[in-house]
Amino acid sequence: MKAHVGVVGLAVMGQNLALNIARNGYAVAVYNRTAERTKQFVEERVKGEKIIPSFDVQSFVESVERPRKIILMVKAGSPVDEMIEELLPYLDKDDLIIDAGNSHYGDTNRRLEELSHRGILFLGMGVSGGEYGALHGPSIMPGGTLEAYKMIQDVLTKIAAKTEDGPCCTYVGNGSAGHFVKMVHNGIEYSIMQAISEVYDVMRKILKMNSVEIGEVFEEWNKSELASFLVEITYKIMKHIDEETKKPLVELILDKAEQKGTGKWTAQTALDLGVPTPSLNVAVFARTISHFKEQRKELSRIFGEKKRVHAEQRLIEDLKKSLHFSMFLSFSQGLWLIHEASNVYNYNVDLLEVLRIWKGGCIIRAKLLDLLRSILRENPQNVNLLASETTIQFVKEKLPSALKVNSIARESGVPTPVLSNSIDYLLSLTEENLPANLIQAQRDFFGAHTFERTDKQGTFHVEWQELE
Ligand code: NBP
Repeated sequence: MKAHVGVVGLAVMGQNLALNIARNGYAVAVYNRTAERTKQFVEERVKGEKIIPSFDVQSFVESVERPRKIILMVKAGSPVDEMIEELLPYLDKDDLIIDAGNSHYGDTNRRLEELSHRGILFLGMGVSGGEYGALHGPSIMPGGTLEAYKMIQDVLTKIAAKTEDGPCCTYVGNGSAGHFVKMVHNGIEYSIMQAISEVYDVMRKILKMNSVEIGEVFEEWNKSELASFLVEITYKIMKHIDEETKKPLVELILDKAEQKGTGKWTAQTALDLGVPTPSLNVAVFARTISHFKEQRKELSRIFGEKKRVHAEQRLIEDLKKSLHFSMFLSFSQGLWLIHEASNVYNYNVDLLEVLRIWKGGCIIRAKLLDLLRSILRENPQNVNLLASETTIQFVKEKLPSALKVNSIARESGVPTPVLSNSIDYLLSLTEENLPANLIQAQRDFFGAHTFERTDKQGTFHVEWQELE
């Protein structure tokens, strides 16, 4: 028996994806660089599923039916290139390699180009949902040629998460569109995680709530319009008691946030493409700042204790609205970035489809996505979702709370970078006159960079001071 599809890389994601595919009725060939991991996987986790292990690359490739469909689930970066090089001698024309890791979209473009010269089809595919999603149904974002997608479409749509709007998998677009969309998904994820953490910080430092009480609030919120995977895991985390100390475990975790790069790439790309994504960008910096633990400790001692202002418990309702506001604007920024990239790189991404496949399986799944879809459906050109009567109503209802939270947090010395940058993003974009006229004057003053005028056409330069 030959396998319908092959999976390379049997760390958490690869194992679970292989099992998911097999449980959906397909025979799966598996290979991992380190043989021990393959053996362990087969012994401990394979229970009657049609999984065919191999311990060398040639046998692995030969165990997959032609045209071959091989999914790579290895560490992003050079391991993907190394694995492709190892596979190539045994592959035939029109075989398909699918890179399902978190590869940078630039690498995906390069691989697409290189492999097309060698007659091999290639898809760059974002997979979201962590290890649970990989096993039970992730959100899947494949990009490349439609021809390549069609070869694996049946498998992908079967293993993807399902919602009332269909399987959470779609052909995202040309070239590196899949990995680009997955990267921005992660950028939005960083922003929402940070916004939730800021709300938690206000609750514990200003409202003096304990972790279990905070967990109860998040649990209630998860039954409302804020319902989302990230709010759900937050209440579960808050209520998790450490067996050893009997304290909420979250209180014992060191406040240094790690990152693997996709949030940073999103911020870098947004800067390169000139798309404003301030909430997404400061979420990356918040993680960076968290790393300076020793410095923060020392400076907090030097600067002394911050005076927290008193706030009533009803601030909780404002926090809820403030979080909802930031979540909305995080999506607004991310969608705008995808739209711009789609234009620049000819991805041809359908934003409505992206929002649909984010509804299930992935880390940023949220009830809010239905609202976003309805706004975009009204006007598909409204790529940052702001120019809509629904958005105006939403902002009217949430902005006063966001401002109140911002002000109390500021007065109390509690940093809220994402909550406050979301406000500035909205205020800036809804302001006709920004002080950029002064910036242009300054640039012209010291660098003769020229400026345009509001009262006549042309490009101007003025000698702002006499040169000696
Ligand atoms: P890791 O990202 O930790 O990668 C481990 C796998 O890569 C192992 O199978 C390892 O083989 C293999 N590998 C390495 Br490292 N170097 C290799 C090389 N030079 N040649 C061949 N194989 C090599 O695993 P993961 O956490 O399962 O993630 C897999 C991919 O999925 C990554 O790109 C990740 O960013 C992405 N992703 C992860 C998650 C998540 O929740 N973890 C979610 C979404 C996407 P070995 O056993 O021989 O060392």
